[in-house]
Amino acid sequence: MTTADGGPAARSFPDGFLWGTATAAYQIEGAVDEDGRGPSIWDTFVRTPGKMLVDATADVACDHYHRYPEDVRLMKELGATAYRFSISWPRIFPDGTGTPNPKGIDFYSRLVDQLLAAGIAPFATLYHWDLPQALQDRGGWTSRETPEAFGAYAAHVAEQLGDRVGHFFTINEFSNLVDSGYATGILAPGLQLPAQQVNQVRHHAVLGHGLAVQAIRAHGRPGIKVGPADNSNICVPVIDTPENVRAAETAMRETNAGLITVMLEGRYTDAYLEAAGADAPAFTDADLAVIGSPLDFVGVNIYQTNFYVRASDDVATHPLGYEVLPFQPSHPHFASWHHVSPESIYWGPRLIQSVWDPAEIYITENGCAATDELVDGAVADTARVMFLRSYLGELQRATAEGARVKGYFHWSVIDNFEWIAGYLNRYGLHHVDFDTQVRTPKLSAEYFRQVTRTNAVV
Ligand code: BGP
Repeated sequence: MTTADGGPAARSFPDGFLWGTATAAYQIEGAVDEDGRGPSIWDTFVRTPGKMLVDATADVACDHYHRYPEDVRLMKELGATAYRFSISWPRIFPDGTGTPNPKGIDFYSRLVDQLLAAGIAPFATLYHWDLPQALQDRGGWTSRETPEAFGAYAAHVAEQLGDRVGHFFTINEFSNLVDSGYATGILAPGLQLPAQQVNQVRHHAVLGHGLAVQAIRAHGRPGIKVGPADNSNICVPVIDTPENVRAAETAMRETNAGLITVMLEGRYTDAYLEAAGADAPAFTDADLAVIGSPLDFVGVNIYQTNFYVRASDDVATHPLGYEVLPFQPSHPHFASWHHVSPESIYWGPRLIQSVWDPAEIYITENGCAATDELVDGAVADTARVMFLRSYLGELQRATAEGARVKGYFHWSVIDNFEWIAGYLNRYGLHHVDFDTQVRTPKLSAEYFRQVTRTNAVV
């Protein structure tokens, strides 16, 4: 279906919708020893035997630290109007606290100026997992010193960049910081702590978020906006009936109770505290007031879902009235472990809005790993084009029904260092040859350009 001017009609996004891409400092920058950057927990982790799936470091990664003008040009060619990048805490405070390193902030200042000159709005994440090693040596997020240092770091960044950066994200993917870092140990710092300490880490993470929200407001320009970039558990009602939707709403609150729920409600749910029992974190009412600091938006990374149904009425077995359904072994997934579930990006915003009603929502990450091969100078990543069409179709359905989603950030603009998978999983709209650092637009880059040009699913 087309309109009079030949554009698509029914599949359009709201006017002013922001189209962007997302990255993280440690995954793209390289230059780990340059301009006074201190070591981070990821520099340590990649060198710890047995932690990585493959032998790889991000010492060079995409060499973005030196090639950022080219990468901004790639974004401009995509027609992107926003870019979500993260700031490396150990570049700004090499020891985590103390005297800031001016060369660290200078890099981001130049990047921000380059983005603004290209007509791309900068959205900065303060913490995408690269904690200064010096803070880890004093306990990392198990210690209350870390959220407090995070607040001070946020204040400094807001003072330096808050005149030009209008949107800040506090922490990326809280559950990976907490559970993957301190419980299963599959991500840095790779610890396996007992439940009480993990719950305390979770509390410190949301406390750090709240302190950063307050610092950004106090030190940035008036009107600056701030929120999290969380990978909240997206609870999809497997069949759209009123009772399943109600069950999914309850599941959204309770399965995210230690993270997005406490950030948005300023209190732990009774069920969360009951389930934690003696392992509950130590906290005060003053902490909760900080954690519940009002947010300008909810940012959520959405890759996949879990399916929920209304449970039986047996309160002994299902006290909260919902049940999660396991994925069938035959459920399709991408080259990474993510299941194909485009409905997640419809239900995510819809349920976040019906449960908490935030003013704005951003999709801060969404993307897929594929087996992208460069053949005769081109990458025909049909899987990613299909991914984009199906996920964006569901996102468009959400906005058409009134979800207040203001922008979408695709993970990622370029292939990069995918944590423990090293360079195995490719997520970029542009292929990167990690020997030569040559970037090549994939077929999906062309598709994304059509989306940004028409502001519609094409
Ligand atoms: C998110 C991270 C990103 C990126 C992406 C890829 O969890 O915020 O940094 O790594 O996932 O997914 P995965 O590493 O699970 O394949």
